[in-house]
Amino acid sequence: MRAGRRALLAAAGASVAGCGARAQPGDAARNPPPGLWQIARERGCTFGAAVQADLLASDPLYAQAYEREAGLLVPEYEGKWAAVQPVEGQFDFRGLDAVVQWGRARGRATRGHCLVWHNAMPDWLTSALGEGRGRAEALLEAHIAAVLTQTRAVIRDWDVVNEAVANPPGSDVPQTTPGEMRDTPWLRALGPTYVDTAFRIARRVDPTLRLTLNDYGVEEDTPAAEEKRRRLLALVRRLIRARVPVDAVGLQAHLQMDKPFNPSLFGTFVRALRAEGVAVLVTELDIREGRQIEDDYPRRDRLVAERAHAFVSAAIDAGVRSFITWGLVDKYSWTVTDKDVRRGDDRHHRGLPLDWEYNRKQMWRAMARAFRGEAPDPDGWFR
Ligand code: 9MR
Repeated sequence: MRAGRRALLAAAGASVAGCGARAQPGDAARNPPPGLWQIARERGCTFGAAVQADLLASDPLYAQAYEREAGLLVPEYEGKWAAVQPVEGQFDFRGLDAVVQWGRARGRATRGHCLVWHNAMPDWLTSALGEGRGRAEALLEAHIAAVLTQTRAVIRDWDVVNEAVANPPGSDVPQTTPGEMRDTPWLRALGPTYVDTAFRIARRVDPTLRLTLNDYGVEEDTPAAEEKRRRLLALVRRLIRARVPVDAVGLQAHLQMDKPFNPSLFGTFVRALRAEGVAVLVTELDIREGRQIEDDYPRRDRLVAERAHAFVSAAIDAGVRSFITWGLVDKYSWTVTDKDVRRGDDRHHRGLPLDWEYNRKQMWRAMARAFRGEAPDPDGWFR
């Protein structure tokens, strides 16, 4: 490559990364309208992001970024059991309400996450589930009824059951006990049909709510993901045959650059789910970088952007119309803050559309191009 061309590319790389010398946090000139949600809407798609109520209230640049980019909100924590029913029978909707009201003031809907999960369970619930089947069923009924009654006017889509399928051998955290359903306090209390029960209660409480089954680890081209796809599809088929009211399947899409992505395998899976009559949503997209990351932000961001473009394009081709990233701004991503997932060195994953300074980076542009049905730029950069 000629030296002049190299210099030009390096300069372009610096500017697309949003880390040039004069970058201001949340710089309006760098982030003009339309936002990602408006670009998605042109294609008939929804784009939104998981959000934290505390940050909406305390960080104006964060709130501005959501106002600009997110057409749909999902509470990252505020809808979970530990937040909503921290003490048995005492419900606390303040966090959830803060997200919903912030969105409503700006014309943005909120989707609910999540009614039944093995994490973010208050301690009292974990021990109560050990007190027998009748008690477990009563708690499930009471929680779902209270939450859906409270939110029915404002939330029209809930993740009813989150992460019900067991991680096969070869997964990052494989399940050590046998069985295709994840070994959780819910499974131990009620058996595999706890999923059926939860969806049936939800449908009875709110007959027109969209009910979603959400799971992860099914997007990539690895033997473990292949097996988890088989298990999730088998579960969905069983539920549909049993007339359990599942309307949608959420694929979390916490992608990893260390794992290969095969658009056609993924597309085949999405189509197989849709053939069962359910909608397929991308509910928690983010991208963890590979082990070998360096300090070269433009190059790193470009790899993440390529993956985001391939993934979103494949999902749209297969009929997905709803896309949610798990956060919007790198510095608040769970891949940076979660001690089990963050990198062990002083480098941080850059796997969301906006960089540390709340500015758009290549992943944002890659998603915009995918929503517009455009290929990557011929030179490989996402400007
Ligand atoms: O990102 C969320 C983190 O802030 C919470 O501490 C954690 C426990 O509630 O949940 C994280 O979100 C998870 C989501 O609810 C379900 N899929 C995996 C997400 C990342 O762990």
